[in-house]
Parts: sequence; C-alpha cells; structure tokens
Amino acid sequence: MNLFTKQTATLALAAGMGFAAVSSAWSAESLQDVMKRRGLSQQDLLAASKTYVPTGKRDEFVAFSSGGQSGQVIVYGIPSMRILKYIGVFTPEPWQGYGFDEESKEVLKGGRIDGKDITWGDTHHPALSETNGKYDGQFLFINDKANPRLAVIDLRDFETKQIVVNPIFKSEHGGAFVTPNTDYVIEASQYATPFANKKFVPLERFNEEYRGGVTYWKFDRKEGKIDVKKSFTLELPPYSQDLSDAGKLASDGWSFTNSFCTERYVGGIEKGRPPYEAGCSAKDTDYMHVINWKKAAELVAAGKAKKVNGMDVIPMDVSIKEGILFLIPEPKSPHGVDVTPDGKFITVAGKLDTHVSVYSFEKIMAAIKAGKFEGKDPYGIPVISMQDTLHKQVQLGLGPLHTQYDSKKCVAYTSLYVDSQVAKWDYCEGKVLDKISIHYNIGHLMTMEGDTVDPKGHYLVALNKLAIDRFNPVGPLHPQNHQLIDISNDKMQLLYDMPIPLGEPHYVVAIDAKMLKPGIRYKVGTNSRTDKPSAGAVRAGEEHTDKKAGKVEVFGTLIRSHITPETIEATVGDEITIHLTNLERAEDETHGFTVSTYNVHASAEPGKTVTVKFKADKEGVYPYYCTEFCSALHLEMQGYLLVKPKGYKEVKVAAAKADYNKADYDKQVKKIADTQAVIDSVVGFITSHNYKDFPDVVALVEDATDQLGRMKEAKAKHEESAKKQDWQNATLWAEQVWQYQVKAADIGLRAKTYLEEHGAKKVGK
Ligand code: CUK
Ligand code: CUA
Repeated sequence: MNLFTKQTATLALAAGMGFAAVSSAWSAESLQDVMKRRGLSQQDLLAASKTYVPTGKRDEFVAFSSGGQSGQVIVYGIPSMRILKYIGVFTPEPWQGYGFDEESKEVLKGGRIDGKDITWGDTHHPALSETNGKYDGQFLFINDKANPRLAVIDLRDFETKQIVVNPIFKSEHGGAFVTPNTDYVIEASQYATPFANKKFVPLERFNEEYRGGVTYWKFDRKEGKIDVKKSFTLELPPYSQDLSDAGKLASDGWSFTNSFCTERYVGGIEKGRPPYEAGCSAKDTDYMHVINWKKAAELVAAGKAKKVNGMDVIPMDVSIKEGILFLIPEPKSPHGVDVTPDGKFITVAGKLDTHVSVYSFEKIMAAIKAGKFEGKDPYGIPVISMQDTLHKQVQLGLGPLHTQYDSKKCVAYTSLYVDSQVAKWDYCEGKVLDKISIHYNIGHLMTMEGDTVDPKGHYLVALNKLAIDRFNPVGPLHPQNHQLIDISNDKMQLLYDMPIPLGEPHYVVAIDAKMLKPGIRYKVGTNSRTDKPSAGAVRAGEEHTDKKAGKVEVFGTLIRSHITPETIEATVGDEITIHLTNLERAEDETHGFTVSTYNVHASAEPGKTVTVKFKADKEGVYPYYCTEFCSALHLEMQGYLLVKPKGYKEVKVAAAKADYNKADYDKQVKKIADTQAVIDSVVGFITSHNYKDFPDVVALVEDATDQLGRMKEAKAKHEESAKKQDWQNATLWAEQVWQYQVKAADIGLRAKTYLEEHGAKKVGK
C-alpha cells in the first residue's frame, strides 16, 4: 500500500465508516469483570482513580527530580507519575545532542575542573526559582555533590544553560536552595578540605587548615545566569556541613546550614583507629549554622572579603566580629533542616535521634539581640543554647531525615528512614497525627510546593532508597521507588509506586503545572544555549558552504524532508563545521542530525540552529541523516559527506541516462490531481467547522499552508521542464510537488482528527 492509498483509507475511516461495527464484535467487559480478572480491590480502584490521567488530559503538577548519579534531571507529572523528560545537565545526553553538538559542549565546558571534562555528576537537590517565596516557574537549579558544581536550567525550554564550578570546595551538598527572590542560590560544602587548590595538607592539620563553607551564588535573573563575580562564600569550621535552607518571610535574610561531624574526626581504620561512623557520632550534638546572608552580602560589597582562588571569601574572624554567624547545638548527626512556610520555625531531624527539633526563629533572634550565648566553639563562633531556642521536640520514630509542609496550617511530614514510614505531625502543638508505611527506607519526601511560603498540599511523594520486592526483578541493581501518597484527607493513602530507573534521586520539587509556560519553537536561527542568534544561522535559500584552506564550513537548513546541502565535499584532514537551522514552525517538528562514525549528534527543534564540528581525519564516504522520524519521507532526509584523499583528481563520469518518459510524467500529474482532491475534501471539512476556536488547529493549518506554499516553485519547475520535453526533470519535480502535498495532507488529517475528537461544531456557510 503506498502512502497515498493509506491516506485515502484513513480518510474513508475518518469519514465515519467503521468503528461502531468493529467494537460490537467484542463483548463488553464490566468493571467488576476487570477487578476479578486482575485481582483488584475497591481500595485499588480508589487509588487508581486518584492517579489515572486519561489520554489527552494533563497532570496537575510537574515534578523535577534529581537524577542522582546519572547527573541529569527527571521531569514527571503528578498524579500520573508519567515521565515527561530527562534533562541532560552534568552528563552528556545523546537525544538532546547534549555533549555532541558545539552549543551544548560550551555549556559542559563550564563544568570542567582543572581543565578536564567531568562527564558525570551526583545530583542531589533541585530548586525552583522563587519570587516572594513562591515558585515562579522560570528557572531550575541543581547541584553536583561529587564535583562541587551548580547548574542553571531555563524552564522556557527545559535546557541546561550554565554550569559553574565552586573554586574552593572539593564536594558540596547543601545546595541548591534559593533565597525567597532567587537573589542567591545557596550551596554548602560537605567534606572539609583546604580551600587552596592543589595543595597537600596532612590530615593532622585538619582542625587548623581544612575548612567548610557556604557559597551564595548570585543569580542574575535577566541574564538567566549565575554571576560568578558577585558570588561569595562564608568560611566555616571543618564540621562536615550538610543541608541548608533559606529563611523566608519572618526569617528572610537568614539561612541555616547544619553539620554532622563537629567531632572533626578524621578516621583511619587502617591505622587501627575507630571508623568515621563512630568518630563522627560520638558527641550528642552537632551544630546548626545560623547565617545573616543579607549582611554578609553587604560586607562583601564593603570590601571585607578576601579573594581565594578568585572567589570572595568572608573569613571566620570577620563573620564573628560582624555578628553574622552563630551556632546552635542540634541532636546527633542531623540531616534535614527545613524552614516552615511562615519562616517562623526551623525543623531539624537527627538521623540518630527519634525526635525532630523545632527551633523558633524569634527565640534565636532574641538570644542574639541579648548577647546570650552559652559559649564559643573552638574557632570563637558564639554558640546559642538549644534550650533558649527550641520551640518543641517531637518524638516521631527511628531515623527522621527530611521535613515538608502542608497547605494546612501547622501540618508537617517527616521521612523516617529506619522505620520506613512517613510521619504526619503538628509542629505548632508538637504531636503526631498519622503515620504510613512506605517501601522502603525513605530519604527525602516532597509535598506540592511544600518548601515555599505557599504549599499546595494534595500529594506527597516519598523518595525511597530501596524498592526490594515492589517491581519486576531486573537484576541486582534495583530501580528506586517514588511512592505517591494522597494527603488531602486526615489519613494518608498510598496511591502508586513509580520505578525510577536512572540513578538515585535525592530530592524532587513539584510546581503547579499552570505556572510553567515553555515555548514550542525558537526564533529562527537561535543558539538555544546562549539564547542569542547563532552565527551559523541562514534562512531558506541562503544555504552555502565556505571552503578555506583545511576548513569546510556548511551553513545549511533542515525542513521536512530534506537537508540542505545534500552533499558535502572535503579533503582528508579538513576541519568540518556544519551549522543547521531547522526552518520548521510547526509544533513538535524536530529534526536530528548525525554523520556516520564521527561521534556527533544534534537535536534541532523548530527554529533552532545547531552546530557539529569534527576533523574529517579518514578518507571515505559517510552518510549523514536526520535522526528523528519527522515525516513520511524521513528516511530520505539524508546526504553524503565525501572525504577525498589529498590531491584527488576529479574524474569525468558519463551522465546518467534518463529513467523517465512522458508517460511517467503524465502519471505524476494525474497523481497530483487526485491528491489535491483529497486535500480539498480535508480543507472543506476543516473550514466548515469552527477550527479557529482551536489554537492547535490554527497552527496546523498554518503549517499545511506553508507546505503547500513551497509547492509553487516545484510546480513551475516541472511545467517548465515538461515544456522542454525534459521528462526526467519534469517527472522528478512533479514528484516533489506531490511530496509537499503529502505533507500538507498529513497535517490536514491531524487537524481533522483533532476537530472530531474535540467536538468541533459545523459553522454556517
Ligand atoms: S540528601 Cu540524599 S536522602 Cu543529598 Cu538531601 Cu537526604
Ligand atoms: Cu527530519 Cu527525519
């Protein structure tokens, strides 16, 4: 069946012949039948009805999950838990051409350390940009714990735009957390090291020369980039700083970072010393760092910082003298530190304590104001007593880790790692409200917008470290398990298990889907990674190839279904640069591009210009092609890179003799007329309905009109060739006219189906 008859058949079906007849051949299965057949309970059905999103419908929330060791971000919908996208961040991601085209290589270059590419990342904490403490849907940040880096993702196109390297840390964990207006992105170090780069300092000098710190990366919202020059770090003791959170509303201007090894233990099991895990949990308490970041920024502006490896660092003695750094004891090896939506309380969960401790910001400020300290740490930092600042301590269970908040006042949820449970509790009154078992060993948990000033409630996702028996076995390495829990009622209800097969996500954030407004196309000729016009962009008809000594630079285009140019000629040893602009305006019309065996790949979404670059270091013939099934003639979207030996002499090849005659041409002309009849009937259907009320259809109609518009030139060519009785070219140009017709018909049918499925109405003549 050729394409044309297939389309005719589709048309006939769409015209209403068949479906009722087909379905009546099957006996209907009732809900009860299905429940019996699949062994489902009433409870299962209730859970299913809360997560199921019917085809064509969308999720209420969009979640951005850390991709753990994959160095990527995973985007999924809630409540359906359907994966929507992986975003390449610290790791090359072939589909998006990330790390395989020149534009994205520039972004990854920003993540080089000591001149070397680091092609993996250990992502932990994604953070959405905020305005007045609420998510604004503009940017996403994520950290790399292993290699102290931070990435910026623009939510207009879900692409990574920048990676910055922390020049004084060797690892980091307490990031990314944003201040309420995204002035700064907070990133705290984890394992203390000397700040000086590539300098050996013996462990015996740990207390004196190893340091922790918190970096405040300045975010320039207009540029959509971190402004490295305006960023700064607070020097901290080598206490193994852990998580951070920014104050908000009542506590705006302050940030909180905890630590888990104030023992400053340096291990050495191989020398007969007790291991880290014993040495780092010997004391009953560690310290929460309380930092006035607003004042810190002023100190930096006033020149009170000193440069270390190019970064402004506020030394500890300055922080102490200026009164911007304080410590508060917190129970044994804490993990999460989470500020309540009103900014009045800070919840700290001690991994080795059964309690969560709720600190009062008001009490902390009162103690600082009164100068009431219980002492100083070995570095002279004032220590505020726990009793003076505690609001409540609540016994929740074994291994409390992280806390998130509900839309309901005073309601919090804390993960219990050892108990494999989520505890719902009241932080105002200090009492437990409910508990639910998860599967198994929960790390973070997340409620909708639950770390903002305005949590949305509804759902909670438990990020479980172990899946054990939940899924079909796939070998010793199991997927992670994200479990969806309904929190809209007093009792929590477990709804769904979602396997995450791409690294260990530590944290995830979810935003009301309505807040996201990503684009569907770029301005033609855009370098998406810089958001500026690409120097390699050309418009239709301007395609050209520049040849200079040792260099071939192609300025080409992509559109259904051809790559311009269709041949690229080079001499072995040439440096080849290929810029390709996707001329499409239609939604979802992405073309991909690769050249055989040269390890390049690019994804060109509508309007984007991509560049691949390589040295043609081997003589030979290398096909290049479009890697996205973009159209019926996608396989024909191809070309050849011809790499000739040095000094190659062109040989004359006899011209191919004509393959087509007048009869072939006439057949083509008839085919064009028949297809036009199909197009006319589709157009008739569309225009007789209120299609203008459907923006998606209007866009399709524009695209189809565009394809038909291209037809004119080919039509003129086949008619002219026919006049000269050049049946070869006349036949092929006529075929090209038909190609445009097919594309237009394809789009038209999509529009027609859309109208039928969305109940479009007939309009009067
Ligand atoms: S961490 Cu992994 S479970 Cu990096 Cu926030 Cu707590
Ligand atoms: Cu373009 Cu396939």
